[in-house]
Parts: sequence; structure tokens; C-alpha cells
Amino acid sequence: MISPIEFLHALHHHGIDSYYGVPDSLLKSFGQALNEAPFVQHHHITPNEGIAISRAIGYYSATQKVPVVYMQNSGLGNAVNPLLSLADSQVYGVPMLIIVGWRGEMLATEQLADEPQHRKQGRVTTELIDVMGYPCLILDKNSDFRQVIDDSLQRAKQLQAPVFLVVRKGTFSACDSSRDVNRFDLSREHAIETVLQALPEDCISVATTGKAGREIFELRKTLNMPHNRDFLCVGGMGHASSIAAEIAHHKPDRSVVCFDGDGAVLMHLASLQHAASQPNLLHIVLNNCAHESVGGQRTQFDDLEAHALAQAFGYQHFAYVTDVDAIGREVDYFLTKPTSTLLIIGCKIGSRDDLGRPTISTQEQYAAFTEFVSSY
Ligand SMILES: Cc1ncc(C[n+]2csc(CCOP(=O)(O)OP(=O)(O)O)c2C)c(N)n1
Repeated sequence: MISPIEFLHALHHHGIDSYYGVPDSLLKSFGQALNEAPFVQHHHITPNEGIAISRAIGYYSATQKVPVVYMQNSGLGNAVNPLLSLADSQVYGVPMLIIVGWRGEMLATEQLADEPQHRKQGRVTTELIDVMGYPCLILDKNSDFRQVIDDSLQRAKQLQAPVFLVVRKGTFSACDSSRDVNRFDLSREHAIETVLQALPEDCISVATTGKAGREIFELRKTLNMPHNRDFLCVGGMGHASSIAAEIAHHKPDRSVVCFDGDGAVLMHLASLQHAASQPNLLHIVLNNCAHESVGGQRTQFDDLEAHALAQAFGYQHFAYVTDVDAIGREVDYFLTKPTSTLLIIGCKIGSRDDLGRPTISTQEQYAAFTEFVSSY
């Protein structure tokens, strides 16, 4: 395996000191090393991958130094626009190194087993990069990483273009770092359970990407409730509220609840305007100040004035709660007086060690969900 600190040392040796990215579980120790390494000048976790690319373009424009961007392969879609329309050598020609965690990686023609949302993306990852016309090097635990870094940086500078480094699972060794904590006591799972128990049986739910959806799936089983009430955004991070709001718009007599994450809500923040215009939508942000599902890396959601945010986007009701009694009160208030609501629930970082994954196929789950939506 490659020590992420030594990897960063090798980049530092080439004068690289600025990093922009969205966390990925496969690059967890790389992200931790970025926070630990004293020679890393700038490390910014950005709300989405397109912003990471844009900030890298700004950095290069100001300093003429090559930046590094990192992301999970599911974030490539967010990155493609500023890459092709700005960084590309046919436009401004901005060199950068883009490190991509390869979920659903291909081993020759076989695919490593992974979740449904990673299968297509994993299969086409290197082809997507090829089709964009950027060099793509693969990094695994046996790579001569110093050589790979030398080659990729040389090509980025020579071509004045982005160069990709696609990283296989198990490439980086662990990195010692302090455990992330925040100021809240309530677990995300307990918060979700409290909401689920308060909802009527015809209420439609849409859940964000990551562990919140997995917790909902398990809680439905434990609480003896059917799974068909839930749309789980297993991928498409940041899009849960748009899906929920559009369902709410077309089902005005039904209550819809969206379980969002703080990282996810920041990723496509502009979608709040539409969500805020639906009187039958309860938009919940489970705020643990972190990207907990991929390793607990900080988000900047808590730096925002949430009440002002709710007001600016036009929610008719807002509350920020941190205990189960207050959650119960807010859900009851929404159900008795439907009004577009932004409910922030402060949760601690972490989840059960034995948290499972949905055991029903996405196709089966979706067929049951659409049937549930149309049946009342
Ligand atoms: C476009 C995209 N980028 C990155 C990811 C990887 N990813 C999955 S869950 C997650 C963190 C979500 O954070 P948050 O919404 O705060 O929820 P939490 O995990 O804290 O419950 C990330 C970055 C992804 N699935 N899609």
C-alpha cells in the first residue's frame, strides 16, 4: 500500500501545495493526510466537484502553480462542464492533477462487486476520461507512485491540460488522525426513527445519499413498516430535495418528507428555492457538520445562518432542533398545518458498526415506490 503522507511528500517535492475536492470513502486516508501534513498550504473541501475544478482554475490563474483536485468517480458528472468548457486546452489550457476514487472498479473485464449506483459509473470511468481526451493513469497499491506523479505532472504541464489519476480500492494505507466530533448528542438514526414514527402511513419519503438511506431501510424493517414509502437517493448526491419537491408538487394532497444531509444540501444549494415553494414538503436536514458516510470530513453547513437561509429561499416555517421531543413537536406541527418547512436536526457524527445495506434491488424498490405514490 502507499502511505498517503509519502504520496503528499512526493507531490510537495514538485511544488504542489493546493488541494480542492469532495471526500470519497476510498480516498479517506488521503483526505486525512491532507489535514495532517504541515506542508499542505491549502486544502479546501468544496460543496461539489465542479466548484473544486473552478477553484483549481482560479488558483492556477493567480499563481501559475499546478493544483490537485480529488473526488469520487460519481462526481465526474459535476466536474465535466468546467473541465471541457474552461480548463480544456482548446479553451484556456489549465494544467491540474485530478485524483479520482474508483468505485465499481474494473479488473480487466470483471467488475469488483459494489452497490448499484457505482456499477455503471465504475464501468465507464476510464472511458469517460478517454473520451474527454485527458491522460488517465491508474494507481494501485503496487504502483511506483513517485514515477506516476512525475509522469502525470509532466504531462499536465506539457499538454497544458488536466491529467487524471484513477485510484483503485485499497491503494492508500491508513493515516492516523483525530476523531471528528461536533456539539450534538442525538444520533442520526434516532432522529430518523423519531420522524418515521410520527409520519402517517400515506406519507412519501425521499432520502439523501449515504448512510441516512441505509438507516431508513433498516428502521422500516425494525418498525415493521413497508419499504415502499421510500425513494432512496443511493446516488445523485444533492438531488433528493428536487425529487421530493417535484413529487410534492404533483401530489398536492400527500405529505412528502425529504431527509437530506448537510453535505448533500450544500452540493446543490440552489434547489432549495423549489423545495421552499411546496407547502406539503417537510425538508429535513440531518446536520452532523460532516460527510459522515465517507469518513466524517467537515462540511461548512454550520457556518451558514440557517434561519436566514430558510428565509432567503422562501420556506414558510423554519426550526433548528437537537432533541427528540422537539422533533416530534415539529413533525406534528407540519402535519396539522402543512406549510413548506425547513427543519434542521443537529446530530452527532457516527453510525452503527453493523449498519446494513438495502437488500431489495433498486428496480424492485422503485416499482413498489411508484405504486405507493400512485395508489392513494
Ligand atoms: C456527486 C457525488 N460526490 C461525492 C459522493 C460521495 N459521497 C457519498 S455520501 C457523501 C457524504 C454525504 O454527506 P452528508 O450529506 O453530510 O451526509 P452524512 O454522510 O453526513 O449523513 C459523499 C461525499 C457522491 N455519492 N456523489
